[in-house]
Amino acid sequence: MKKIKIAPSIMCCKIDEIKDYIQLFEKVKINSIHFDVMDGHYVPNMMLGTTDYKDIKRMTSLPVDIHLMCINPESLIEIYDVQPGDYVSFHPETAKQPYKLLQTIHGRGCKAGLVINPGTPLSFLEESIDIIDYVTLMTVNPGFSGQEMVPNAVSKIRRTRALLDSHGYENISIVVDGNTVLDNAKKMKKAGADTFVVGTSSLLKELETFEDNYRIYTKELEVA
Ligand code: S6P
Ligand code: MG
Repeated sequence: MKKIKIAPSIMCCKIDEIKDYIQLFEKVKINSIHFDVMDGHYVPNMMLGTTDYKDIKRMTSLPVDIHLMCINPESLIEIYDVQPGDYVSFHPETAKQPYKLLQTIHGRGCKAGLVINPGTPLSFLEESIDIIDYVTLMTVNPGFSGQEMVPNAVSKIRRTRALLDSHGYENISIVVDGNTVLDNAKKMKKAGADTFVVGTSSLLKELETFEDNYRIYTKELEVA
């Protein structure tokens, strides 16, 4: 069984608390910082630009997982100047040549992932299965924090794990993104998820309670 990993969503932190949160992330040793990029076209929201990425990179050496929710994601690899050791994922239906884009991301020394929405067919994964490092499954519709988990989330995780395993790719990680409150996260883990993006619904409610809640959350999830 894979060790669980936690990736706090930085867009859920208040701007004046980001520095303090990052210190806590380093203290408790989270696995990566989830960094949402939204373009106002593919999703009806706009979020986190190139200078935000640079600022986070300046503040910490923790890996950053850039989640591109944008049309024309090809153009953003250069613009964000993604750094080696980071993670970059995109929604395959937004790319003109998803396979080539995964190769480009690897060429920058980054791990490459595909993001699957509740309504996106899993068949996208099969075409790139030999090259992806991880799959992010949206357990809400992308665009906003603070949403309820969609009804097909758990069965989609189970089907994704089965698909990856049946092709011999047990090592490909499943990241779950959206409403990973502990009760949901336990079900997601049982279905095959190993990495949990945490936001306003779980660990990023208040700076003061983050550390205690992180320890409870990870302890309970580990034994689930
Ligand atoms: C949603 C985005 C996510 C959110 C995260 C928020 O479009 O991709 O990464 O930031 O899911 O978490 P929560 O706990 O508010 O659902
Ligand atoms: Mg995200």
